Amino acid sequence: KREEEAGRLKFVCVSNDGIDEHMVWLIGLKNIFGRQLPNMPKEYIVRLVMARNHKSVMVIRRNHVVGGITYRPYVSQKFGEIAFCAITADEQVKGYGTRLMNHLKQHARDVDGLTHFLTYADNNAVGYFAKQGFTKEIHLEKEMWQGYIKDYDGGILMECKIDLKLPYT
Ligand code: BCO
Repeated sequence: KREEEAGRLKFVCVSNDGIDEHMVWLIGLKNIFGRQLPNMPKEYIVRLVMARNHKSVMVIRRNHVVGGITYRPYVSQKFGEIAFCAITADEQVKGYGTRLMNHLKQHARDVDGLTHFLTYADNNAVGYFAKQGFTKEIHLEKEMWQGYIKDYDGGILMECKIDLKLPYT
C-alpha cells in the first residue's frame, strides 16, 4: 500500500492498441505467463495476450510488470473469460494476486458492464480462485456461455459473480 501511495505501484488495464508503453508491458506479461504456465504453448499465450479482443489487467511497479490477468470480455453475454493469470515468481504470495483480481472485477463491472467471470482453472490454482470468490458450481445458464468459451481438458470450470455495488479497490 505504501508503494502505491508513493506512486511506484499501479494497476492498469490495456490491450494491443499500438501504444509503445502498452506493448512493452504486454510483452513483459507474456514472458511471465510463459514462465509461470509451463503447460501452455508459448504461441497460444502470445496470440491471446496480443489479440485485440482480449484485455490485460496488470500490476506495474517502477515501470516493470509484476503480474497480470488476461481476459476476454463477452460484452453481449455480460461475462468475461479469464485466459491467463500469473504473478512473477519472486513476488508470489505477497497479496498481489488478490489485489489484481479485485482490480479486474472493478474494471470488468464498471467499464465492460460484466456480471460474471468464468475460467478453466489449473488444478493447483483452484485454491487461489476459490479465495477470490470463484466456485465450481456454475450459476450462469449454459446457453449464455456454451460455444463462447473454449473448453480445455485438465482445467476445472469455475465461476465468479461480480458484486453489483461492492467497492473492490
Ligand atoms: O489469503 P491467504 O493468505 O489465505 O491465501 C493466499 C495464498 O496463500 C493463496 N494461494 C496462492 N496461490 C495458491 C494459493 N492457494 C492455493 N493454491 C495456490 N496455488 O491465495 C491467497 C492469495 O494469495 P496472493 O494474493 O498473495 O496470491 P499471489 O501469489 O500474488 O497470486 C496467485 C497466483 C496463483 C496468481 C500466483 O501464485 C501465480 O502466478 N502462480 C503460478 C501461476 C498460476 O498458477 N496461475 C494460475 C493458473 S490458472 C491459469 O492462468 C489458466 C486459466 C485461468
